[in-house]
Amino acid sequence: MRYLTAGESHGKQLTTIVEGVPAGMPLTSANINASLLRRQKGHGRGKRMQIEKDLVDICGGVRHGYTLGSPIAMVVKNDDFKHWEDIMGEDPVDVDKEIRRTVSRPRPGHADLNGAIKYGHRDMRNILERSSARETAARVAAGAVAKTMLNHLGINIVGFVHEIAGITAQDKPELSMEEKIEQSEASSVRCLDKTVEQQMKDAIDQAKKDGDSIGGICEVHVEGMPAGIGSYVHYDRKLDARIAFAVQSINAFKGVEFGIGFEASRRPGSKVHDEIIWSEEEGFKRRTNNLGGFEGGMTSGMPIVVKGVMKPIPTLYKPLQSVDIETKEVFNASIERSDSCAVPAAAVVMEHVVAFEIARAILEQFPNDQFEKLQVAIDQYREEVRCF
Ligand code: EPS
Repeated sequence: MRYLTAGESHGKQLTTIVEGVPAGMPLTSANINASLLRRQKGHGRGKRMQIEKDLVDICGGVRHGYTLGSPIAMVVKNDDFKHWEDIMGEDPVDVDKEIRRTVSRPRPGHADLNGAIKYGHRDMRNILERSSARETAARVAAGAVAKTMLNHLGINIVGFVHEIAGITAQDKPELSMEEKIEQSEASSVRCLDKTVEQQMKDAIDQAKKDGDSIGGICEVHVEGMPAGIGSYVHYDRKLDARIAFAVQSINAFKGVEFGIGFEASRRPGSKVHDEIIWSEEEGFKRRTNNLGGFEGGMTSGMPIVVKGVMKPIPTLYKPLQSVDIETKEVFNASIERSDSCAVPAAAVVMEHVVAFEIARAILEQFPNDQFEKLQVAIDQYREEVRCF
């Protein structure tokens, strides 16, 4: 299974094509829209989210509520396009129009300058339109297809906020998957620890007042994965590595860790590795889950626990120094609008990119043309694992 996305932030639409989904899987627009709606929420979002109402139009690959096995094409319209038709239209325009909204001033921390150098663009709108995190709506659409598949296979996933601007949520190991889903959904900062929720909101409001932006740490948990998914034999089939790649590829993400993550470097091996236990009913398990559900590039059967670090959004009201690419004059970057914090939304994006990688690994390991055969094969494998 693979996917591609296309579309610019203020262009007509975002397009996603997902290929390799088994035939006969129940899938409706409602599955996708629920995810798209969640991505739009969160304290700290800017004015753009008041303009957009992300809804999917499934244009291929689904009939009467079931996947066909053919590529699934999905479109999300940009409602803001009506304000940008002249600037973002695909047809040639006269010179007067062409220079409108030309961007020659790169924002520090954004893709503007490097992208302009790479493609030889003198108008950096040609970069920022595609490098914008608007594209994550298209990725969530792809991930929602994967998540629907996982849910039908008894694999559940949740994304939430672990930290915003240094304010850290307490871990909540006592919560069930259902409770994590419910409680993160009820929180405007998508956080499970109510005691820090207000502090996080205050930090976001303060950043907004200061014309600044703040980042944080998102966390994703996956339950119901049998052991042995992924591979230890080649680098590019290690599932934790693929998840790390996918998380790192989200706009503004700068790092990934599994389980106790970087803390493992500070502990002796005896305090890191999870002891193996066995019971007749459940088969093999681990006493702890410091390694976050992975050993040797494969799932261990324990919950997958992965964190991703998001830097503060680089589009700032507060000026940072930059240099105009035409005049070479130093200026202080200024902008029209931005999100002061998108960490709650990024947690939803992370949940969906992780879902995609997990679904992809499953489809590589089991029969992948017919969904019912996949379900049977997974059930049988689970039983084999339990009796191993
Ligand atoms: C973004 C800038 C803002 C965000 C946008 C990502 O958009 P605009 O330039 O239109 O104000 O709102 O995020 C989304 C549109 C979205 O759907 O998440 C950026 O530069 O990355």
